[in-house]
Amino acid sequence: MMPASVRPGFLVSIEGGEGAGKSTVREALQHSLAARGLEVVLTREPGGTVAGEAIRQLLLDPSGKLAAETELLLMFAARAQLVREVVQPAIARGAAVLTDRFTDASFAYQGGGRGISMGIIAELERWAALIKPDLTFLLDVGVEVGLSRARSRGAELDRIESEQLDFFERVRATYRTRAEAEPTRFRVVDAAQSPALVSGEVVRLLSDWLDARA
Ligand code: Z5A
Repeated sequence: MMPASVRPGFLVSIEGGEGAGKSTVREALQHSLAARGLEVVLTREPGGTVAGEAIRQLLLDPSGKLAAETELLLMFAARAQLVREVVQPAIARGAAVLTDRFTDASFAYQGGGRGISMGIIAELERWAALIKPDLTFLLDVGVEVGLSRARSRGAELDRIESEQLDFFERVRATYRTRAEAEPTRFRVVDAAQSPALVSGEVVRLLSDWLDARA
């Protein structure tokens, strides 16, 4: 993996369970980075490239059937393409890349949720993802609150959203454990607060991080 100290640009990821409010936060962060005069590259996972968006369809299709191993490998197939096609070139030219989810989601959903070995995921991270985010916002909210927000949108549930409560509890617990293990990279934000408070806190934390980096 390329050490963070030699990268001209940087990678910021937004993580959280269902209905944590990633979309609202993404917009606030995007404005805040652009206001600093940075080139901002927005992306999402799985997706962000032509191949990645096709893989996303396959992954989220509510009528699809995928083994846990297939699901994990497809997440990393999309990520391998995204890193090589979008993330690495953007970072090399000094851009700020803002991604809606990255490898922490594989640890949380496929590791915590599905029970796949964390060691296998870590090995895929080294080989296929090549890069860790420089900064990760974990929007943490109770599973039932997040699910009711996500489900109140009225859209059809995708394949992963249709999982049971205990699956999402394991996802949340894994995210929190990872954040505790890497306090320098993670910023955990209480996403049960109002959207304005969550956005305000995230923007302040980003600003502190950028000031420290400068
Ligand atoms: N996945 C995986 O398994 N492994 C991986 O490696 C990766 C992903 C990368 C697609 O992700 C799925 O892929 C996802 C994880 C899995 N699985 N699921 N399920 P996605 O990010 O595209 O989809 P999502 O997580 O389902 O997004 P989401 O439910 O839309 O979450 P969100 O973006 O955080 O929520 P939102 O759209 O910002 O807000 C949801 C609703 O809540 C909306 O009506 C808001 O107005 C409302 N909201 C937001 N914030 C608040 C606050 N603070 N208070 C009250 N209401 C709020």
